[in-house]
Amino acid sequence: MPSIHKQPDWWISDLQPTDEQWFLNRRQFLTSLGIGGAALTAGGISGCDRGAGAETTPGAATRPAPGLYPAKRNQKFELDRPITRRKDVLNYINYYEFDPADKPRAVKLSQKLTTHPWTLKVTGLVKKPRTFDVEELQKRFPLEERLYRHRCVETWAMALPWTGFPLRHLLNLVEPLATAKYVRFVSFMRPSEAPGQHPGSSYPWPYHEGLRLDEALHDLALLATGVYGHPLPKQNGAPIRVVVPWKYGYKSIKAIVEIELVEKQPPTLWNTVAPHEYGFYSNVDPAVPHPRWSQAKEWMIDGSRMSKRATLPYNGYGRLVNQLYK
Ligand SMILES: Nc1nc2c(c(=O)[nH]1)N[C@H]1C(S)=C(S)[C@@H](COP(=O)(O)O)O[C@H]1N2
Ligand SMILES: [Mo]
Repeated sequence: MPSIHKQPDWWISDLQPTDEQWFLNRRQFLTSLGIGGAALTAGGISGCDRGAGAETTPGAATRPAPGLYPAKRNQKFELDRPITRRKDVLNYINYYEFDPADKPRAVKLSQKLTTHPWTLKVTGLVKKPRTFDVEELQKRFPLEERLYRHRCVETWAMALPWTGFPLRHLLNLVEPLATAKYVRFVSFMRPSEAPGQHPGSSYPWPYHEGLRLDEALHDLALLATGVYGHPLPKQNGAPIRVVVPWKYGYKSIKAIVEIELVEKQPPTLWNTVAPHEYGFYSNVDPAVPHPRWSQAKEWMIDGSRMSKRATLPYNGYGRLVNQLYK
């Protein structure tokens, strides 16, 4: 979320290895031999990209219980476009706590965030408030892999395989009270590790976001703990983040430490900083331009190329989420 919007510069680093391309090539190869996609993908994308070893993947941040990754793919969520290369997803990021403008620098600095141990407090208008250890959460709820589109308000877009579990599983466990109408999410506050949170910063840290309770209970709303069949790299929000793919990317808050159920619509960081530019709902909508640029088109992050596509209402998830906004 940009205070200054520049054309993407397609910076690609050699910092991270890519196994995604290799996976796709291997699939094409196997398909040509008549070995079907279903059998191949049943174990998740990384059933095929284990070559370098999960433990040595740069950016891998948590210590998952053995056997959790890769998770089985939920075939319900299909893409209309290729999966973005893993290398691009690990490098083309937004993480304002580390650097608000320089993406490579944010990737680098985010490696300093201590993500183990990590607790997530679920509190507010619930019958059973609780603090969870994030490792424990990953064992409590079955993890699944889902292919989702991702659309940043800056107009870049990706398609990626998240690993996680539906947010509603956690919300149901703590039993929301009838008075709960919204969900507030809060990210970490650690200026000693995150230089963007320095005392003079103009942002109201910690990063905070919100959803209406029925949005948060929707099947598409995911708590992600992994991507590309491995635990989340730090730059992508380790150890646990929200993913709401029908909304602009800033709603998908990274590295959360608290979820609070509340009665009134909670303030959000971007809505506080620039209310005329970033609303609470922020559903992807090609017909509503950002005050400083059009949202009609988007750019798929695609290695050294970029492919321009029409933006889809609700980022292509209209059929699934329409009924939330009747
Ligand atoms: N805590 C936190 N969460 C955040 C952000 C951030 O700066 N800090 N950036 C948001 C924005 S603008 C986007 S587009 C997505 C990017 O997620 P990715 O870097 O994993 O692709 O994270 C969102 N979540
Ligand atoms: Mo974004």
